[in-house]
Amino acid sequence: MTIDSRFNGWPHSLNIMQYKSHTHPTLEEAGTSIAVALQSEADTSDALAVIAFAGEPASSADIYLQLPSLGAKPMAEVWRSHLPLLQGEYGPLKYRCNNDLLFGWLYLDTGDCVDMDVASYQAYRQILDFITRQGYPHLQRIWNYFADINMHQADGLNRYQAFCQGRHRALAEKPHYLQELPAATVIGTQTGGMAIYFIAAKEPGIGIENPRQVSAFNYPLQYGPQSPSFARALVKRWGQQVHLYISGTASIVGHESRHANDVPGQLDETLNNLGALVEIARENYGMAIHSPADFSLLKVYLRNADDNEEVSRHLSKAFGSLDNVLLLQGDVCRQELLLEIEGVYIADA
Ligand code: 3EB
Repeated sequence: MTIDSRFNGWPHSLNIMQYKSHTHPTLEEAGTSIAVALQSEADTSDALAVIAFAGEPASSADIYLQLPSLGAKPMAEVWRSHLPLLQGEYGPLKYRCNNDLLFGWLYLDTGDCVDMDVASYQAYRQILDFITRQGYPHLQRIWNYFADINMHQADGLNRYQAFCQGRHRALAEKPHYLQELPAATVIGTQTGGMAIYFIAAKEPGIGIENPRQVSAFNYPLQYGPQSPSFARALVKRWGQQVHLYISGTASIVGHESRHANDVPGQLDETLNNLGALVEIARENYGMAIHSPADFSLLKVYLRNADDNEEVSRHLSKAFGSLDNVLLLQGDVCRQELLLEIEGVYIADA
């Protein structure tokens, strides 16, 4: 069905499908109840987004990432909302939204990712323009995946450093952007251009920093001309729910990588960093998060697929079960880092 520009605020009409409700286009029902889980067979009727991984069936996926899944059976990352949803497209951007939040995604082709500064600037400009015009101007959580993250490009920067520059230029066009940095993940793929997906909201969330680490936006110049623009974690209340988004977390203390060439060492340090963030969520924000099993989803990225067995064994021991853990092969942005872990925790407020 086509809804005209009065609803969307676009100069041109958009093709918007409507489902699950006949009360559109107002989306007036508030009180988000979002769920995210790993699922082998996704029922897509109330899906905000289904994310599938390389080597898995992509038929019901909205987002297909070039990251090999290391798990025994194919699992998709599925975000759901029980509220009425709208979906649409704007240029290369696709999205679904309910009254409270917008879940969006876009791809850039390989040819548009030759200079990652240009690519990330353009992608972030499009995202920020879009969410602002759509009425969900506050970026909460963003995932970025692109090829050859550790390779150098023509200007001498590595592609991650170039990405940080373009991202920052786009974000910094907004006043007070440092007070509103999203939680983020940036991971390298073996092939493809860039895939980005994100959650945006009508109201800002609250950023959390890790006392064990220098805030990424304050990293010294040795890591690149532009420090990375993200919050270590973000807390967002949505009426009935509270969400905790933990950014990609690695074996970094202060601003320095620790335990080079030492997978168990990096894993322990990473779990210490996750623990520090969880402690703040518990102590300062009253979240009832006590163990790794409380997370709705933990994503573990391994530079070397060969480390899967050792990491899985170690994590099963630490967590009790791996039911909420997705292991993926992906490259971390610093060459010496062998793994990274991110998490989502969702609870009733
Ligand atoms: C770090 O702590 C590890 O640039 O958005 C993790 C998560 C990392 C997000 C980003 C970078 C980013 O610096 C790398």
